[in-house]
Amino acid sequence: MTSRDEIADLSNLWMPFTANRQFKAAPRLLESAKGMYYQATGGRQVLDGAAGLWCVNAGHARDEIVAAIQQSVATLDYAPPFQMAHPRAFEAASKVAAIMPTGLDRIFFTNSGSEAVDTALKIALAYHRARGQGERTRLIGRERGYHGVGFGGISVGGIVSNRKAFSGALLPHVDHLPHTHDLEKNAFSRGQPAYGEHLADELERIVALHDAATIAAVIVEPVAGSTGVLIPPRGYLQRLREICTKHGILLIFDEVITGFGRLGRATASEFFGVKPDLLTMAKAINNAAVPMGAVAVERRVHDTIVDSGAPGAIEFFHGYTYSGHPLAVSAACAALDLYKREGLFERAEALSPFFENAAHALRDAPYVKDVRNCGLIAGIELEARDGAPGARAYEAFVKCFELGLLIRYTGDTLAFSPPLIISEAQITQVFDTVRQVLKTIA
Ligand code: PXG
Ligand code: PLP
Repeated sequence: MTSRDEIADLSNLWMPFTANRQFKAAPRLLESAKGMYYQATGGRQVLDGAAGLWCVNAGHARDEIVAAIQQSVATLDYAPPFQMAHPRAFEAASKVAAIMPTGLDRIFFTNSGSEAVDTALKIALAYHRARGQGERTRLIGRERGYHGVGFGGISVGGIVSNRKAFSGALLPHVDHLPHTHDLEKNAFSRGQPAYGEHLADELERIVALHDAATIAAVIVEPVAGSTGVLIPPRGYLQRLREICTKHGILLIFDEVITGFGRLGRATASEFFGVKPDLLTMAKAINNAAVPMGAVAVERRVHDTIVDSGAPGAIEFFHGYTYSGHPLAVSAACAALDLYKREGLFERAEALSPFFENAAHALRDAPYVKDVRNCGLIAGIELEARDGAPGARAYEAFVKCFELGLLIRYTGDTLAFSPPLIISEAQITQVFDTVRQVLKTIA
């Protein structure tokens, strides 16, 4: 733990998604990182069981990515993306398109997952309008969904705390599917739970209520991460796809966490064998070295918008000053090359059974009421302390950090998503540390 005196002043920085007063009373600071490890202040090694925040899939400070960024900033620090371009942005788009589901090969760049989500929602609306169905404005999300923090994202999102203060200003015409979390039926499932396919049929109920002709898109995380690791029931995503297709509704997969090898494939779409019409990504797209996100768009959707107006007209009134920023896309090119050269997606797939066994070995540890997993993602849900939801998981998170392990927690679920370069010995270390911590907390 760093003492407050060692840091100049903590007061100016308003920290995101952080209990600011609690944190500043006992800060946790990371000073450097390499491979599987952070160094915390004082030189303490911390094993990264979270890939930073689900994003550093190739491990930290990889030489190839560092060099690409250094060269990029020295060559072309910035180029305007509106009515101008630079070669690397096209190269990065081609490299991303090459590993997307077939047909989703039109790539729009953003700076974050939140921006990717809002961009995808706007593309969905623009698409329907361009094909003469401008009354399709309704967006369907899901309870417990996390789609970033833009107004679009929190409107379709289903995390109550992220919506509450802003409830008067959310997008209109939004509805939500029920979430799929059911511990009575599915506790301690390995991989996809058996129960819950029928929950996709709730979309039929929503369609019947509002009429398909008013609905633009459905957005879901194939595996929900931020809300506490919810794995889709078997058959569920397939059912959603069928219902969307039947009613002409676009299906958006938010793959900000699941993209780039997290499930042992380039995308969750590939892993589950279900193809969305749009796919949002961020985080590991460039190993998180520079802020970046993207939307992969089905060619038909892109063409409908881009071919709709006069040839000299801007087709889509949307974009960011930093869309396709040279540093971000250079890092993306290097990261995507690295994933391929080192076979990291395949490595994640090969490690998944060992990871699953290591996680599920904790089913008899104190307070554990569920273990769930998919690819290199695991969630361990703890019994909440009476009257203090989240407090036990927070304490476990802090104790793990003190013992040299970074994990993530939300609510009372501990979340695990290590870099894909993790070794079996390190996986063992992750879950042994958690077991040890659970024995020592109240
Ligand atoms: N969609 C999904 C599915 C995400 O997981 C975002 C959108 C937003 O991305 P940006 O880059 O705008 O943060 C995310 C981000 C957590 C946690 O608690 C997860 C995320 C962000 C913050 C916290 O595990 N994922
Ligand atoms: N606010 C103002 C006043 C701006 O001029 C701009 C961009 O030019 C923005 C917001 C949006 O910034 P960005 O393109 O980085 O999202």
